[in-house]
Amino acid sequence: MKQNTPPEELTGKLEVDKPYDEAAGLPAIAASFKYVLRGTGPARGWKALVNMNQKDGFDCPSCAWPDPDGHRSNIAEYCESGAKAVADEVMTNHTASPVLFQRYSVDELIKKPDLWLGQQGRLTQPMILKPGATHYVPIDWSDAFQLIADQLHALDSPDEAIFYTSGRTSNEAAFVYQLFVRMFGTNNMPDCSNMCHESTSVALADSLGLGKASVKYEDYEKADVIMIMGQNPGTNAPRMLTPLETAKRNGAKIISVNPLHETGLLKFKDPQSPRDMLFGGEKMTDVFLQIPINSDMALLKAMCKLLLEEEKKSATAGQSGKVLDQKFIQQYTSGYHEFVKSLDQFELNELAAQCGQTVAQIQEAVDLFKYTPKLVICWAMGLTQHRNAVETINEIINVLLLKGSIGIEGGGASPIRGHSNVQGDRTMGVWEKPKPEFLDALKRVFNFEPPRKDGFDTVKSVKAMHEGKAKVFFGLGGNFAMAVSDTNYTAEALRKCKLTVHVSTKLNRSHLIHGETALILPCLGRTDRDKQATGEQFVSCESTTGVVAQSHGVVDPVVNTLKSEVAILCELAKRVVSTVPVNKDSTVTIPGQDGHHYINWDALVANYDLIRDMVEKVVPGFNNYNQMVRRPGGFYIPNGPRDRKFKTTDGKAHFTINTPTHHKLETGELLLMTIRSHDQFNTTVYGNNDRYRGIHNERRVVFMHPDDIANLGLQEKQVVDLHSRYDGQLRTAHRFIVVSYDIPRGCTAAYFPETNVLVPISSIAEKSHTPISKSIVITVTRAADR
Ligand SMILES: Nc1nc2c(c(=O)[nH]1)N[C@H]1C(S)=C(S)[C@@H](COP(=O)(O)OP(=O)(O)OC[C@H]3O[C@@H](n4cnc5c(=O)[nH]c(N)nc54)[C@H](O)[C@@H]3O)O[C@H]1N2
Ligand SMILES: Nc1nc2c(c(=O)[nH]1)N[C@H]1C(S)=C(S)[C@@H](COP(=O)(O)OP(=O)(O)OC[C@H]3O[C@@H](n4cnc5c(=O)[nH]c(N)nc54)[C@H](O)[C@@H]3O)O[C@H]1N2
Ligand SMILES: [Mo]
Repeated sequence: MKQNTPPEELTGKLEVDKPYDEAAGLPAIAASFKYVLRGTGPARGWKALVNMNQKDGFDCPSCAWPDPDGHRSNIAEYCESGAKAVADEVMTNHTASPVLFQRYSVDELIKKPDLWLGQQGRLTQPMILKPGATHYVPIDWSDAFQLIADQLHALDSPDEAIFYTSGRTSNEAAFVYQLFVRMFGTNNMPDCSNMCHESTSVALADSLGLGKASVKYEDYEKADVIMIMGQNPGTNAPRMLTPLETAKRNGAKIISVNPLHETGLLKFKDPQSPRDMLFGGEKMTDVFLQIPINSDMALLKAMCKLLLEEEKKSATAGQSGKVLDQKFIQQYTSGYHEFVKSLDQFELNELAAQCGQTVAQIQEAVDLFKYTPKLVICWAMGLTQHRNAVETINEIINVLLLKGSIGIEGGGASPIRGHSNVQGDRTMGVWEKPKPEFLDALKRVFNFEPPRKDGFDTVKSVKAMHEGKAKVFFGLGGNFAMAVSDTNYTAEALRKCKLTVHVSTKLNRSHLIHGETALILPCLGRTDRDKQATGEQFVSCESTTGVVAQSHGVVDPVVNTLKSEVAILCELAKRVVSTVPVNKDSTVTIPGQDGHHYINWDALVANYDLIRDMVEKVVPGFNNYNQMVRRPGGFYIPNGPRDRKFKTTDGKAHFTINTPTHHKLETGELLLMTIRSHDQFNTTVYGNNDRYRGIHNERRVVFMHPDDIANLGLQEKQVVDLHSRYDGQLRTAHRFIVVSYDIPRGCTAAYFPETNVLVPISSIAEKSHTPISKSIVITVTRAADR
């Protein structure tokens, strides 16, 4: 088998010290400085940094956390994670130019670690790997577009092509992309959501009628209780710590539910607050429930049972409705009685035991919110990447419905999205299962017949490529080969393609795991100025709370050969769908000699306002898009649940009945969660440290409980192999160093993407098809000496 994964060598320099008990503060500023100065000219790096999340600046590419309502932050918000992402993008001291590709063959590049690949800097030229060739060589932009168009036209059916999106793509690019792909004739538009918050979107659409957060930014500051489940904000959404700190100062209590004592959940020192820097920061968590992996549903059920008991007590005292919002339940929900009845099947003690808590510990958490509806529940990957993820998230909604916490100030459901525009991409129609209303709107505005059949999600795409049903893979951003589960299977699938194309800012492993022909198309990033025929353009993004705001690049692109994503997609569309007629007034059109009208794709590239005009006609909630997006701070798009309007089958919010599932582990088996270190953005590795967890100079570590280490006859710092056995197949991730850690017995953690080799392609969440990246059954054995 060809090499697919990063080399399995250890650095030999691992140092382990005590995990931090405090997030941010001076070390975070120091770390940000280091990154910005390392990779960029100082002036260029600072220019980018001070313009991040500013009114005339760009939307931070690092996460989907919103700006405070109504304005963008007055001074650049220091967030180490954002600083690293920006430095990574604007770095100039290296470029991955044709010289690099001339120097190294693909076989040589694939032997380099991911950290090294990223350090080569920005891609500069379109590159092609021809059939049988050993090296990528430069290709003209127009030849590259023609080659893709020819290959797409040669397919037997449009469904043989797959068009992937990663969540950094702007609204403007996303809209043009899905329009082009649907005019071409397929809904094969998998995106990173499929591996991320798909379980959230499915659960919320089912229970509340909209797959998005019901909270606004201000709700965090107004909440009485915030429960943070399966999320590591100190590393992955550091700007969230600011409103959490404000909430705490306003008297809010925080409950953390996590197998790990993550640093950001312990204490936060805001580097922008002189008070914090002088006197120490805010203690974050009031009640910490350190539960075993994937036992959240049992905990939530136990909470529901306790709430019902409390309500009974209040009712006996003549205060019915003090705990449960009976009016809300009656007026706005359905399924309440069935839900209450279903809880009888479960023993409180058993539920508590399943989630590794005493009833008293759960009661302590419930006591914090039993008399207030101002409860916000946040969650991220710790909840979405399990077999029963959708059901678990529905159980969160059960708690919020009992309390009447939906559609009130200071309360609600708050999934914390990952990529900075992953939510916006879906709003723009990047989806393999578009709603009929969306397709009807496309048809109404443009008058072409969009495909109606569901397309492939990420896992189905991999299988289709493997089975030869899909032959062209086009990736708009991202690193498909490393992000998707079952690395070797996914790699085989990509290698079977006729053509793989990546629109990218930086070199990554997906460029090296290629089809018969492969193309790399280098594009502008979020920080880059985007100059087109009518002048400088901006794009827009949607945050996790549904605010759409503009994003302007601020630095000159590292070379002038890069194209914007919009330009790349329009150039391609021009060559692929130029024969599809549209309504004359749908957008700027060109009359054909046949009397029909065709989209003037060049005009769209010249002026992105024209793209926003199309969006306005198709996507509800974008009226006056061009004016609204120019308002400082942007605008909220409509959100039914926030107004207690539920677009479900019966117009009510749904209580759902979900059954907790156990992981029955055999002797020697452990559950593995694949998580992010403090020094990575998904598959982009910035360094080998995970400072908050006390890990230095090594990524190939596995966190284990000291008793599990002893029971398995292992020792701390021993080198081990990790194995998973699913569908009769043994998968192994070689050479990880055992680190003794405060983690529940039977649970382990290690970093993704190195551990994606262990996640079987067919093990997915039941209703959302998200790979089960947080609950893989593994065994651990001593590694053979090398
Ligand atoms: N710096 C940085 N920022 C990022 C990213 C990045 O890689 N780096 N990635 C972005 C993206 S795309 C995303 S989706 C988000 C991801 O943000 P997170 O969801 O915070 O990312 P993970 O590292 O996967 O962390 C999962 C957390 O859930 C916990 N957990 C795991 N399993 C369970 C469980 O069964 N129950 C509970 N209660 N907890 C569990 C883990 O201990 C960990 O704290 O971050 C975004 N922001
Ligand atoms: N085992 C395991 N697997 C997981 C996860 C996990 O927790 N565990 N998490 C999953 C999650 S939550 C996600 S979101 C996916 C992430 O999956 P992806 O979104 O596919 O991966 P990223 O690592 O974010 O993509 C990084 C690449 O995007 C390109 N890029 C960066 N900025 C831009 C830009 O502005 N434009 C373009 N065109 N390209 C750009 C760069 O070339 C860079 O190498 O991974 C998933 N996979
Ligand atoms: Mo994500």
